[in-house]
Amino acid sequence: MDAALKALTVVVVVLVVASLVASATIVQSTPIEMVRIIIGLKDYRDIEKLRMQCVSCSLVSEIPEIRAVVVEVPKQVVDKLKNLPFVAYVEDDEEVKALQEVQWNVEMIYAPDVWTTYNVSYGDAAYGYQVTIRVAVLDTGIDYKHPDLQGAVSYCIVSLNNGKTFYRGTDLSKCDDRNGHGTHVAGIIAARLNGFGVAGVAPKAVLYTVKVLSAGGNGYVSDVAKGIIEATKGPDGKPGTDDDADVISMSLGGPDSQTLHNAVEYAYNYSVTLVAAAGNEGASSPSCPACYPEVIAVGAIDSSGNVPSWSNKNPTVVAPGVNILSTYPGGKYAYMSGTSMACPHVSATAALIQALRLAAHLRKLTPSEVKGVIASTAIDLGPQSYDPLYGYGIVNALRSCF
Ligand SMILES: [Ca+2]
Ligand SMILES: [Ca+2]
Ligand SMILES: [Ca+2]
Repeated sequence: MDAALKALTVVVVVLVVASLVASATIVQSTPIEMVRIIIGLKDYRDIEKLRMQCVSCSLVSEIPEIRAVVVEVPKQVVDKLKNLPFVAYVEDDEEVKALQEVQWNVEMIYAPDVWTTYNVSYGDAAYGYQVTIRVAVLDTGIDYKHPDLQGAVSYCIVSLNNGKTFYRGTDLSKCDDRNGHGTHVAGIIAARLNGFGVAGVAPKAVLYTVKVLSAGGNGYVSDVAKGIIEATKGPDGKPGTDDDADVISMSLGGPDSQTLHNAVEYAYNYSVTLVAAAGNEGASSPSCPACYPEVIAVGAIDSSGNVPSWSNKNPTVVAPGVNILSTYPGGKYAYMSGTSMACPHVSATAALIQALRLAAHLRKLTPSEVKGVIASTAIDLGPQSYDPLYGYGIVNALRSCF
């Protein structure tokens, strides 16, 4: 190496060292990042050792019962603490959030915006309550004693075993839910906004529980048909009066049936809005009753707005139906997935639409108008306008009201 090159090398080395010094200076001039961590000690008496060996640790609080201390330390010291012989574990003191009463699925369809936009002018109607507005839930029954469904259920209809087991009246215990499916669906519609648990889309709506599915979750076409007809009539036993169901929510499905379609037409002709789950078979079209033109067929989406493969195609609209938290028998809560969970979002939206219209002294919409409004105000997703995956899009409760 000649002298000139040697000199150049020296210069380069010096420059590198200089830049190292410069960057070191920059690091030191920025504030040291302090973190609060929990240190678990093997023996709580070793807290003295910790004080001695970690001079940069400042004690925040102690939980001697479980040999834990919360300390504030520079971030770069944390790894070294893990290696101390008397330390059992080191972990971040993570933030713990309270369970949110209004879950993502209710927010995704803008239901809370309906509550806050209209409660000043229309009171409880903004939450789905009106003296004459009732939502019939055709399912496995409802745990009407659930603390989050207090006052939500007012009337019970049972049709099981091909109609052989039949009841209609106010003894709600006859409609108890031995499965869980119906209670979950009911909570998505009407779980109370009361500061605990979850809240439904229409948290002041009143429900008719129509038990047409057994504890095993199965039923017969004749039972569903009877359930539709009795819900249409309501407690006075006469169709076309104020106590009729305004919305019939059906988180159930099966093959095409003339009897079922006739029952759907019966309700439709008495101005009852019918909503049904599109089905979970990954089929190219909805199962029945969602298959009938009088019915709003609801497919599922997850929290990212994707349609799961099992959600039947060509629905009217889609709504949240994956990992939905709702009420469960015995005062519990559970996560469930399916178009069964998507359907009640739309049923409750129909109740909000009608309750608000009555509160504003407007006539109720006909079932075909309700379907039209829900479809035309849905948020379009996927290919532009109607497409087989999303139908008309995600139901939007705020846009569908007025
Ligand atoms: Ca609640
Ligand atoms: Ca009636
Ligand atoms: Ca679309």
